[in-house]
Amino acid sequence: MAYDYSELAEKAQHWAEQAGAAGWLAPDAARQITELELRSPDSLFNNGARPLIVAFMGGSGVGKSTLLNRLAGKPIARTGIERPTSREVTLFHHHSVAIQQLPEQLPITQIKIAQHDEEAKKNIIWIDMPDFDSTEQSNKQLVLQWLPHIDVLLYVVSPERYRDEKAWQLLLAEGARHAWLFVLNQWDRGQIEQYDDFKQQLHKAGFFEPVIFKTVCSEDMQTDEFALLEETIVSLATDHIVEQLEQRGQQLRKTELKQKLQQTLQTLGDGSSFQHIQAQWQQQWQQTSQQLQQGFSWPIQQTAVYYAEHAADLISHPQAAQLSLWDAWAQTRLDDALDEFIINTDQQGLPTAPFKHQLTAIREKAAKIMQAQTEFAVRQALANPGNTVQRSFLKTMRVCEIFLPLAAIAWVGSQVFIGYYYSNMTSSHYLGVDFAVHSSLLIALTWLTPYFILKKVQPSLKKSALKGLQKGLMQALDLIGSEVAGVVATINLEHAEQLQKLTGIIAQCGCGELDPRLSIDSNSLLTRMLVGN
Ligand SMILES: Nc1nc2c(ncn2[C@@H]2O[C@H](COP(=O)(O)OP(=O)(O)O)[C@@H](O)[C@H]2O)c(=O)[nH]1
Ligand SMILES: [Mg+2]
Repeated sequence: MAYDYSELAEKAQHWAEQAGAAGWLAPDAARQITELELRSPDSLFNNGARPLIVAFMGGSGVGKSTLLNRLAGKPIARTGIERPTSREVTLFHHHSVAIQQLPEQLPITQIKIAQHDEEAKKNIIWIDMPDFDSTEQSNKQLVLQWLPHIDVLLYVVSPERYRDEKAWQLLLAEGARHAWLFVLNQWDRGQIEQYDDFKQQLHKAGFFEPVIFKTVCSEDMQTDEFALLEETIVSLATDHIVEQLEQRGQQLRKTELKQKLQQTLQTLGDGSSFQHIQAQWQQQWQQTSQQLQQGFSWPIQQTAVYYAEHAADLISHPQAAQLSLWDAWAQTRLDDALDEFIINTDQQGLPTAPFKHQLTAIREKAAKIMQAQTEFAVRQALANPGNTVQRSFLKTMRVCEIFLPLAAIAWVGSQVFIGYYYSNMTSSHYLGVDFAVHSSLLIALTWLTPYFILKKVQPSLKKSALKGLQKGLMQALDLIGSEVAGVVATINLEHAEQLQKLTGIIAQCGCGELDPRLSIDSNSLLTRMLVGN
């Protein structure tokens, strides 16, 4: 499907706005696209055939207004003597021409409109523009605002000032966007060398065979090429030529837009760089993690002591028991790692702003991650101190602490009973003092042995807290590392999306068949009016 330039430019603007806001484009680069010129000569009219728009352009006092007045056959534009003339734009057109939508950006208050009823010039709108070399910046603005609407620029010069710097710069910058005719006015004062030199200059500016008219508009009318100028412009004002210029303008601006977008595409970098930076980050974080673990080894011991001493506070006063391992040193290590990572992304040719933006959140929440992970692991460790072997041994000991003395008591009891029974039967001695001492000792030992073992092998709270802290630290470091990896993955997706959108618009810029009927013949007058033809 073929898209209009203005449609494409609007799409590009829309894209640039959001890409700029998301940090994919630097503000300047985004502005270059969001401030794209959408106006064109046809934007002054509703669809359908429209007149040719011709404008006088040049330095002050060269005779632009005088030329327009001569065309009109009446003084419609103020000339030299009646200064100030510079601020005014004079529009001269057939009364039947309806300029339906003077765009809002155009300063309508500064337009003077004059109409005529000459049938031959029905399809031409003449515009006398303010002096481009005026010291007033607003004049230049006014000219620049009107320029996109012009088909043919009549670049007027005088023999003394045929290479006025500002107007010449404009010619070089805007050359390709318009068709140009040149008027060497005040020829009554001119020399043929000046004409030749002017022609030479135009040649250098890209006009292979410029069309130059020598005119004299002073009181003592001399024969000049004014009639030829008028005739030439009238001959250009056909629907076919207007359409030719329109097609060329569309094509040109689409190509310009395409180039601009292709340059922008380059600044977005390559999607394959993401794999590289992801791998770089893993490596970098491994190093930083090791550093952090080493750096935490002493504070972690202190914290373990604190937790062991305040184990109960973890439940009763959780706020008071909160001890943050994450200190300024750790934050600096993380910041350094992230800064280096951002430098790497820059070196990979990727825009850094989206990374900077998203990594800020991680910088800010690292302390929280560390706090949450370590505290959780400490709580778990304190709830289940020791390892599994230790814990089952302790369980067995606790059972022994109860059942061994009970078994001993039961055995002693049974011995007392059996002794009593036998002594009755056999009238022999009763159990005696030895038995009493030994059995008491047995009961005491069966109770005390597990009791002391339990006391001894009870895992220390400090050790448990330390283990918890170490586990929490590792979990927190893994989490921070994978948060960054997650950010890279998200940005990778966003990047792919931006590339897709932009390449889509670029592809559309290349679409659309040119109408061969509107191609410009290389021998035509129009070719001589265009740069590079
Ligand atoms: N000698 C001479 N003077 C001219 C010619 N054309 C215009 N002028 C005078 O040059 C002055 C500036 O003309 P004007 O049309 O106001 O120039 P603009 O600033 O380009 O619009 C006026 O005084 C004109 O009378 C010309 O061909 N020969
Ligand atoms: Mg003027």
